[in-house]
Amino acid sequence: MEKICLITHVADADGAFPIILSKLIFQDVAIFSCETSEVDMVLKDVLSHHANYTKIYIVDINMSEEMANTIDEDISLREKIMVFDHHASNMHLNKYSFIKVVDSENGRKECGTTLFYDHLKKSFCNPILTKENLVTMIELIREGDTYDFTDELKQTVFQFGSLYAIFGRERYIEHFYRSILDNEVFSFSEMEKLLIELEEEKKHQYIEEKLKRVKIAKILGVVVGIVFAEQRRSILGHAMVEKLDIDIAIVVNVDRSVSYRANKENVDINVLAKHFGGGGHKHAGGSPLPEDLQEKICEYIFNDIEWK
Ligand SMILES: [Mn+2]
Repeated sequence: MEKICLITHVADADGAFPIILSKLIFQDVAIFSCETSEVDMVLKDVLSHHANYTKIYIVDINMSEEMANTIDEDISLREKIMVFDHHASNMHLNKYSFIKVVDSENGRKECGTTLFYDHLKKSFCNPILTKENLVTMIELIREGDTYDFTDELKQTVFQFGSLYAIFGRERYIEHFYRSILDNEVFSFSEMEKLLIELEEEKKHQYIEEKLKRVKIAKILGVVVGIVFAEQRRSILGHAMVEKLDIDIAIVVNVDRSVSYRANKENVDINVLAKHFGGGGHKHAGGSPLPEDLQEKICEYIFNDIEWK
C-alpha cells in the first residue's frame, strides 16, 4: 500500500494544517514535525529507508543547499520528494525541480498550507478538498501566517489563531480534522467561542497588569519602556508602544532573551538590539541576555549566597 511521508514545521498552525490535510487525503502517513534547523537531520533519517515511502512532502520548511544537491543527483529521490515553502530567504532553492518556494503570487501572499493544499487539489479529485468549511480554514491560516488580511476575515483570523495556542498542537490537529469531516460551513462552535472569550479575557488582564509595571527610561538616548514578562511578549510590546509615551518597548524574559518592539516610522529597534548583540526587523527584534544573569540576580537578592 502507498505510504506517504510528511515533514512539516513544528512552530505554528501553518505547519500543523498540512498534517490535517494529509490525514484527510492519505490512508497512511508518517509525520515528522521539526524546526528549520532539524530538516536535514530528519530528512537524512527518512531517506535512509525511503523505499518505504511513495512520496515525501516537506511543507513550510526547507532543506539546506547541500542536501538539495545530494537529492538532485539521484533521480529516484528527485521524483519522490516535493517541497512547498514560502520563506523568501529560501527563494534560491527554486533552481531544484523538486523545490517550490513561492512568497506571493498575483499580489496574494502564500503560506506552506496554501501551497500544499493547491498541490493536493490539483493532484487528487477528493471532494473534501472543496468543502466550504475547509476552504475557509485554509484562508484563515493563510491570512494569519502572512498577515495578508482581508477586512471580512481579519478578526476571525486572530480568533482562529488563538485556538492553536489554546488547544495545543496535537488536540488542534485532532479537533479540526473532525470539524472538517463533520461540518459543511465554517463557524465557531459554542465551545470554541467560550474558549476564545476566556483567552481574550486572560490576555486583556495580563496586558493591563504588565502595563502597570513598565519602567520608563533612556538607553543610548532612546526613550524606552522596560517590563519583565515570559508570555505574550509580542502583544505586550505592541500594547506598550501604542499606549505609552515611548519609542521602543523592551520586554525581558529572564529565562530566554530580550525583545524589542516599535511602531514609529522614524524608530528602528536595531539601534538597541544590535548594540546588545542581537537584531531583527525595523519594528521587531531581540537580543540575548548575559549568560550569568540569573546568578547575578540571586547574588543581588541574597547577597550571602554560596553556589553548589
Ligand atoms: Mn508559514
